[in-house]
Amino acid sequence: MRTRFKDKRLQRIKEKIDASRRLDAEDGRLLYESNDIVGIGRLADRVRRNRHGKTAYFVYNQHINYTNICINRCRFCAYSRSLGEEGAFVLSAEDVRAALERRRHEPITEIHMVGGLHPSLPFDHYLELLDAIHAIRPDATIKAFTAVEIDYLARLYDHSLEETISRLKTAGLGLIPGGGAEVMSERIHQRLFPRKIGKERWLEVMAALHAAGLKSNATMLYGHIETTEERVAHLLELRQLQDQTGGFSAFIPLAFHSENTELSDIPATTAFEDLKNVAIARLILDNFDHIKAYWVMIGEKLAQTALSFGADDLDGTIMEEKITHMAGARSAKGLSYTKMKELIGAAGYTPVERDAFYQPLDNGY
Ligand code: V47
Ligand code: SF4
Repeated sequence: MRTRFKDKRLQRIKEKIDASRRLDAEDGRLLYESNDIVGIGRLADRVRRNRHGKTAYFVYNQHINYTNICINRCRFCAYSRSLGEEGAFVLSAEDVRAALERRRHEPITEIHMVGGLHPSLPFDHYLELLDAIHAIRPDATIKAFTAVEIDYLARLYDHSLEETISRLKTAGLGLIPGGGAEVMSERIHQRLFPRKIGKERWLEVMAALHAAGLKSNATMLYGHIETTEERVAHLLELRQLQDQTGGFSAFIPLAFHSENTELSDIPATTAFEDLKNVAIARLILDNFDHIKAYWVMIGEKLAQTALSFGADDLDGTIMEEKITHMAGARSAKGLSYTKMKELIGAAGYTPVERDAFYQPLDNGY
């Protein structure tokens, strides 16, 4: 049966997708400007079903934030503090060990650890953090340090990127989270995160990580001052690097939360925008296997709905999320294994617990 769209322009996009032709910047702009959310969702769902059928993934994970001290102080960040400021913290390897011990009875398979750019922690501190995790959770994958942190460690300790990556990998680093590129636009870089690395370096670090055999994720922070064109350009940059390296695993659209930031006058994103960002990512990023609906940022109900708009993954159980909650997120700080399965099942999908590399698990839990 011929699909009828409320926005007739989507028919042209459907024909391109059916003919396995790639969407371009103009298609991306049209999708973002269209308000036919059901039509966009149907397109994304077709692509999603072809790749993943009725499967929807989740992971049993734990978040660790090893410090909130950060020299960058991005304008959209509610989490960071300066050295000596009230509320600033640094976790020692012993603290990390204790945090992991507290959840030792749970079958956690991925540890997600990121932090700010601390001015003076010795390089060994980072290795000790990895060691501590490995000692308590030898079978878990350590997903840690964004491209921003890895660039920083290389520069601060005057090691090459390759050497820095190799030392972290030897110490147990298994996968790289997607943060740090924000929106790859020099205009936004200058206005919102001028001290953080820009597009070229972020892509260079990602390419080096992929060359070293490490997989990574990618993200886009949306819902602040970015334009439609800037969103589309960001997605096309990611698609281009993925064509070259094949090293990206999942893409995660991150909905901006403005509370307690310098941009607190910016309203929260709408459900409409959140779903569109998931669906359009699925359509443009034709070489990414996984699109994650990050329930922490869009709420569990919308993340569940996003499974019908192109997402195939809900991230994980998490339990102690800080970065978004400090910026006003009202979602839970964690979800139980049972709740994860219920959310997915009630949406008509088959819940599949995965490891950090999307290998299905059957741990009988
Ligand atoms: O890079 C910072 C974002 C990112 C805010 O790879 C904010 O599996 C919203 O990258 N409102 C870090 N977002 C988080 C991240 C991530 C999260 C979950 C899974 C994965 C993965 C990666 O958080 C930062 C920045 O883009 N961020 N402040 C804020 N106020
Ligand atoms: Fe630092 Fe990351 Fe926050 Fe920017 S977003 S201030 S780099 S912790």
